[in-house]
Amino acid sequence: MADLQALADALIRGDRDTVVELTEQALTEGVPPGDVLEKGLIAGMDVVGARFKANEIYVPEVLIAARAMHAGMDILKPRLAAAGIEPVATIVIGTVKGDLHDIGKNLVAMMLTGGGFKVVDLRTDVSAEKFVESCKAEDANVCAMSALLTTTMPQMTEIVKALKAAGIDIKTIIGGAPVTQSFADEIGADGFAPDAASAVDVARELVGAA
Ligand code: B1M
Repeated sequence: MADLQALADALIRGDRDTVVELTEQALTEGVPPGDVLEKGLIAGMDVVGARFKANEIYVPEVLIAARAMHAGMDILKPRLAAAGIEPVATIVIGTVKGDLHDIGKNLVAMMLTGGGFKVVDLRTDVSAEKFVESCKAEDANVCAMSALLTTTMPQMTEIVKALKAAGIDIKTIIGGAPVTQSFADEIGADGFAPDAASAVDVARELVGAA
């Protein structure tokens, strides 16, 4: 029977093969993809983050765990996406300039895809100019930005300003570990979400699809 704690434990160990095997097994047994994500992969990554912070593990272990997480996410992605029929709206997402953290952003992108949005992922280290250019080209409804470093949060201010200056009719959502609702209010972002699941709710509210 599917054991999501064993999946989380395998991710913590960075055991990619077992993560793949247990993710596939859980889906085959009918465990909802959202549960596999939240109770397996995200639960494991939370422990990795806490141990890294406490200096119990170091960058190489974190990278190996991140690789295992990506392997599990590759399997989950189409299953989450399968829930959507017509795209609710188009969202351009990326991690802001100077910032290479992409695990949380990828989770948000996956959950949004699973929530029925068309997601255009600009990946990491994305400049304000690139956000503006892509939002225009995709005729996007929402621009979603992720930052994990306090030093890259000011990039979000620049992107919100640049989108306004370009006269694009678009909503903005920000998130990432150091980001708060009060920072969103301060920079004039339309929405803030503390986690991947609530990013979907916020995006739906912003495009009137709640
Ligand atoms: Co980095 N790192 N890191 N790191 N790293 C943190 C963020 C840090 C808190 C660790 C620490 O010191 N305790 C710290 C930041 C301190 C700060 O500024 N406040 C830090 C640092 C300092 C650095 C470097 C500067 C280290 C160095 O080189 N000296 C460096 C910076 C590189 C760069 O970006 N230019 C660096 C590098 C790295 C690795 C490459 C080793 C690796 C990244 C691998 C990758 O992403 N591909 C890494 C990792 C893995 C971490 C930690 C351990 C884990 C981050 C993570 O993936 N968490 C992190 C410590 C921690 O968080 N405890 C740390 C799991 C992920 C699921 O959570 O990304 O928060 P998170 O996403 C959540 C929510 O925040 C939210 O939803 C997600 C899921 O629910 N969310 C959104 C995220 N984006 C959203 C957008 C939304 C809405 C919600 O709307 C659009």
